[in-house]
Amino acid sequence: MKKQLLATLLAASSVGAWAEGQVNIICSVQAEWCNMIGTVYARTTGIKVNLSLKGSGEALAQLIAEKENPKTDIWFGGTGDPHLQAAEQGLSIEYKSPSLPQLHAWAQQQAQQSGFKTVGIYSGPLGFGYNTELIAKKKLAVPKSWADLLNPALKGEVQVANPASSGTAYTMVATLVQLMGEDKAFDYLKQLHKNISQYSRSGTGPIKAVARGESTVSISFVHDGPGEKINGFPVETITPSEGTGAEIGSMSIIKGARNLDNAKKFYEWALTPAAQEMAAAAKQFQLPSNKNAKNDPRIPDFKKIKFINYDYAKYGASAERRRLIAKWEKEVNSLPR
Ligand code: S7P
Repeated sequence: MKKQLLATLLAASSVGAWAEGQVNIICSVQAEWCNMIGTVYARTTGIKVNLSLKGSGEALAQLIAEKENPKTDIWFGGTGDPHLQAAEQGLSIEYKSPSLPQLHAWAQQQAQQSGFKTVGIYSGPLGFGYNTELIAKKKLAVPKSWADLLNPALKGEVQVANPASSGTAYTMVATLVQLMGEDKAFDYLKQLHKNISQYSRSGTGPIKAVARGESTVSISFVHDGPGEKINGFPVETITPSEGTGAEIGSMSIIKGARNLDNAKKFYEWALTPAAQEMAAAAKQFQLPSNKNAKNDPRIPDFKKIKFINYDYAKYGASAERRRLIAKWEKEVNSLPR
């Protein structure tokens, strides 16, 4: 992290009483943001921060594996569906922050429907990323709709993550089921399979592949595009004309946390406008959940996007998530390409 930027962020964050001890965080946003919050929080509070970086699907798998002997105090970020699943499985604890009224309705709703075992910290729409140079070189049309992604000319040109390991890809499956109905959505996914070059493990992999010129198109959260562009890569994003879903990036305190007080302190800090504005400083452009946080102009304009009415409670339920992923493995991933 650049020294001057770090100094500004340290000055901007409120310095509380000097505390001791540590907090173990699974961080499911991108590395730059994780490292920034870890550094700023540790330097402003004196609490040692141990960060473990994992995508949302992998984070949930780890929390299930360490349920009897938790090594994690708090899970920061990642798609909301696995956080709801963690709540349902008794992996996280109820905690009502006094800051809840400062949050957007969608973030409060995420808290309410989990019995206050998770909370929304950001939101972002699902869409497509594409490499502008490759698309021009290969004389391909920019895909503007889910239907466009089935164009045979895109065979081997599209990357998306595997829904079994990625919350982003699960959001895609759940979005399509809600948009088209389950039968049509699975027919669609089977057709799409022919155009997929690779199902990556993590949800952020495909847009990075697009940025590096290893894939022409990705199915990704569109807020991951501007950061690649700032880093000099020829990446643009678009949301599908038929409609799309959005994630409610979430945060949960883990049941059996060994550093519970520090987990709660971090939780409160992470809901403040100053902490949430650090996302944009780390080139991450999700919409912050605190209504008082300043919104960077590069955050996707939600008013211009056609959204489905995503049913977070239904698609965040363990049984539904497991059923759809198993069906995708059996009926889609097993097919030849
Ligand atoms: O920070 C980018 C982002 O897309 O990554 C998060 C998430 O960990 C992705 O997890 P998967 O690898 O399981 O898909 C998103 O919440 C976030 O917006």
